[in-house]
Amino acid sequence: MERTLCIIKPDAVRKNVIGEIIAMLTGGGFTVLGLKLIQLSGQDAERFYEVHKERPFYGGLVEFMSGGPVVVVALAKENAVADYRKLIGATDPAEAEEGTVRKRFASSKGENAVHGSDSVENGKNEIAFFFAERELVGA
Ligand code: FUP
Repeated sequence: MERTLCIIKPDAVRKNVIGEIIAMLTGGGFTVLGLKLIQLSGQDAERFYEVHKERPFYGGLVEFMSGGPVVVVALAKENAVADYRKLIGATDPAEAEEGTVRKRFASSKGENAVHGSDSVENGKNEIAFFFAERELVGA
């Protein structure tokens, strides 16, 4: 089974749509291996988004992601990374397809409701960033 990481971002937690998003994930055939509500420190967010360090939006992204609680969800499914990205839709909600998580819940390209891993390798690494292996069930 392939793994991928979902983060329900602070904007979606604030909108009280944690349940709706998790229902979309399980309805889409994903198995939840691990789940927790946490608040990232600025340093956590800086480390998690380190690949974007040189991008102009990095500072705002770190501030946003550490500005309120998030829900991290470790997911498994065959073809998890690609199927999850299909389910969440494009980074910019204006470009996201109808029925996707971001079309339904994202406000903008920056405050876009959920994070998604962009490769199988990153899916594994991002889950390991938030979860010890013994915190994952059914794997
Ligand atoms: P995605 O993989 O769809 O989450 O998108 P990216 O990896 O391209 O971007 C990671 C995060 O950076 C996005 F979720 C939000 C933020 N971002 C911006 O704030 N502005 C941009 O122009 C691009 C990305």
